[in-house]
Amino acid sequence: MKRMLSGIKPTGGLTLGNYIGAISQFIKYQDEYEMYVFIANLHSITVAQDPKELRQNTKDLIALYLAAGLDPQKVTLFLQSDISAHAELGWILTCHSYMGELQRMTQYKDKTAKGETNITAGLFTYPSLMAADILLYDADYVPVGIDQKQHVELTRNIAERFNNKYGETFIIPEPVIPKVGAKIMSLQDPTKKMSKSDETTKGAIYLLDEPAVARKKIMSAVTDSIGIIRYDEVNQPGIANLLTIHSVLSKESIEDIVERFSNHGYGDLKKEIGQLVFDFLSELQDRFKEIKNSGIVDEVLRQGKEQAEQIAYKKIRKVKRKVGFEIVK
Ligand code: ATP
Ligand code: LTN
Repeated sequence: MKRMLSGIKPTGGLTLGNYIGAISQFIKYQDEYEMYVFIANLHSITVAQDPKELRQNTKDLIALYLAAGLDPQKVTLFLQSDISAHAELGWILTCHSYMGELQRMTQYKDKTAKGETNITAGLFTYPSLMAADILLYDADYVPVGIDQKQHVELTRNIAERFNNKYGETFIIPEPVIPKVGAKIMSLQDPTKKMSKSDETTKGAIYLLDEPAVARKKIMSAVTDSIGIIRYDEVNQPGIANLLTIHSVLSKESIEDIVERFSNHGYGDLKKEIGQLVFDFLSELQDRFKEIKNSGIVDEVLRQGKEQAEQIAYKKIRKVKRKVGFEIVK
């Protein structure tokens, strides 16, 4: 069985973008692949975190994974910091990454371009740690939103470089990007990614938003003055984004939705999407509450740690041997 792996940072409330670009893929593929899903908490501290909030966000993220439909019987669900091999391999791969290639990463470039002053060295070397996450488990596939594609490509380059130098060590992974919903856009500025760390919370639907609040956000989503419902990312990015959200939640094709709404205005479309979002969040949050009250989260993490540890430990030993660290056998 081919292996698939992905992670999400516990940096605040998850958005509908995270669900559509990442989590819904994990669920879709959990029967088909041997799946590893983790909480990227080592990655989360590349920007300052409050320990109390981090702990809360971590627990919420696990409960959300489960509420969304990840089955711990099928998926190994674990905390990145529980497996020390991530940090170890991260360091080794940092020493096999070039400044130039890290400088080209858009996520880093965007943050620096914004003129932020407190950029940590960790934010810069973040992609080498991400490469370690993936290569440690011999993942064949990495399901992510389009914004992470570049990082998976860098991972491939680092893996090939390492294999060429030390002999076959790592599987070369491939990104898996959803056909619809690879980049959900902000509801307030549809030319920008819907992001959980946005300044304005009106642009993002949070999975833990009150369903009625989320509906309002859809109703006040920025569109255009063209007035025709069709899928045109360039000239009507707001409508294209709403159609995408509709299609993912309703499982109706974009063409069918466009046809159904050919004689309608934007308000009608928004109303229907608002209801879809309302229903989706209500159901998700009911399950989320049940899971949080059940105390299952700790047990899932304990089990996940045990399973992930075995694979990661074997691989890091192999890597250490290859680079010449192992003296006493
Ligand atoms: P931030 O917005 O704070 O930078 P993020 O949501 O991009 O964080 P993660 O939480 O680590 O970062 O993202 C987890 C996964 O969700 C990644 O696979 C990412 O590609 C995907 N993702 C994030 N935002 C979107 C979006 N708007 N549309 C589709 N996929 C997304
Ligand atoms: N960089 C990703 C989170 C992440 C990840 C990974 C995704 C960390 N390690 C390994 C897939 C595989 C992000 O910011 N979205």
